[in-house]
Amino acid sequence: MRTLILPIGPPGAGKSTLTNGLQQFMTAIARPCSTANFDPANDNITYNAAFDVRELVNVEEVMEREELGPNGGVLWAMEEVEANFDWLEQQLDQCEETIVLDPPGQPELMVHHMALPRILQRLERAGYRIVVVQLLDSVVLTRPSLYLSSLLLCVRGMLHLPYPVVNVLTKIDNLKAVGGADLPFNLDFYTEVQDLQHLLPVLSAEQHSTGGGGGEKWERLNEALVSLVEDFGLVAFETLAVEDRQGMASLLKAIDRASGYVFAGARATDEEGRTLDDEASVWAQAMSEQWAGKMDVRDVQERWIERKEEYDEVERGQWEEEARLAGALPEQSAASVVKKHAEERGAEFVGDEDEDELVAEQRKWEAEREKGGGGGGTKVVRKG
Ligand SMILES: Nc1nc2c(ncn2[C@@H]2O[C@H](COP(=O)(O)OP(=O)(O)OP(=O)(O)O)[C@@H](O)[C@H]2O)c(=O)[nH]1
Ligand SMILES: [Mg+2]
Repeated sequence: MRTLILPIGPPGAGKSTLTNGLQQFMTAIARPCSTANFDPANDNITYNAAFDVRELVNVEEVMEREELGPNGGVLWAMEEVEANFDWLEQQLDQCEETIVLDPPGQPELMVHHMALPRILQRLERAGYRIVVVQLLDSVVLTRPSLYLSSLLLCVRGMLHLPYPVVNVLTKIDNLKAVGGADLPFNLDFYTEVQDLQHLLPVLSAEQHSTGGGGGEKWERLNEALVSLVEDFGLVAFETLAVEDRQGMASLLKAIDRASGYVFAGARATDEEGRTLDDEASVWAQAMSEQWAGKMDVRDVQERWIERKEEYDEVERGQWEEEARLAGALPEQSAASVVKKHAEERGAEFVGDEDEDELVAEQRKWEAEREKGGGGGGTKVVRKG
């Protein structure tokens, strides 16, 4: 059975970048994978596309012929794809077992236009296992109202495309630069979406300060929206910095788990060692404690917000070491690079100059944690 991964999300959320990142990552782990451009307006394909929807329909031609604007042109083009479903099936037939389709960013496609849901329905009937990866730029965390409206957008997307979904906050590496260090809550508050009532006071404060609402009616509306999202418990987020290998591995695991790919092929056994049937096998493995699925969001907070500069420096050292090993830099140990950077900053270098710098850093943070001074996740959702 083939798996179809469909990243969706507003323009600029990172769909094409993720498509490229997934291709690179799967190629690196020798997993057969195809990527394809499904955006009739995309004229800058950075990945190695197995096929390009513009071979069938090109948005510029549609706009000229049908006298439509760019949005109308894309919607029209998707209907053209639906009308030529056989063409799409033939293209997909030639792809590998895992396929990433890079679609356009027009929100209409994910909210009310029916061409994409109908295409996916037909693909599902044809035997494709579909998983939707719903992307949101993590900048939405920096304004409570933007975060709340993004949650509603996620719910809307899930209703329109009723397939297993993985919601993802993208560009997490950029969050600190756009105000991520001053958020009123830790990252797990935003990713787990479980204590949304805490958002109400900051939402209200924002609305008062911008003059965009306020008053009893608004507060009641906010409460109703927050309850709607929270009570159904449908939304939670993974995080992603596309260049971070660990984050990419964690996301691919989440996608595999949602699609069922991770369970296909392998068969669990019962206590006597008898092979379980498919359904029981899937269930047994889903419940298996050995299945390591997710990167801890507290580590993400530490990596990308609280200790971003330190980690960046360690990574730089690591890359230099890799380059050195590849013969690109003069002989120099990686740890000595880290030591040099630490000295330049007037910071203490903890570790052995010959020791791997990641091990040294790990040792340092573990020591701090034991002393109770480590960064990372606090249990309290509200800071300060
Ligand atoms: N820092 C950072 N930038 C990213 C990341 N992912 C995407 N970007 C940048 O975000 C911008 C938009 O990314 P795209 O992948 O083109 O977004 P898209 O969703 O395909 O956009 P449309 O096709 O226009 O709908 C590009 O400049 C990317 O380099 C990330 O993880 N980190
Ligand atoms: Mg794109």
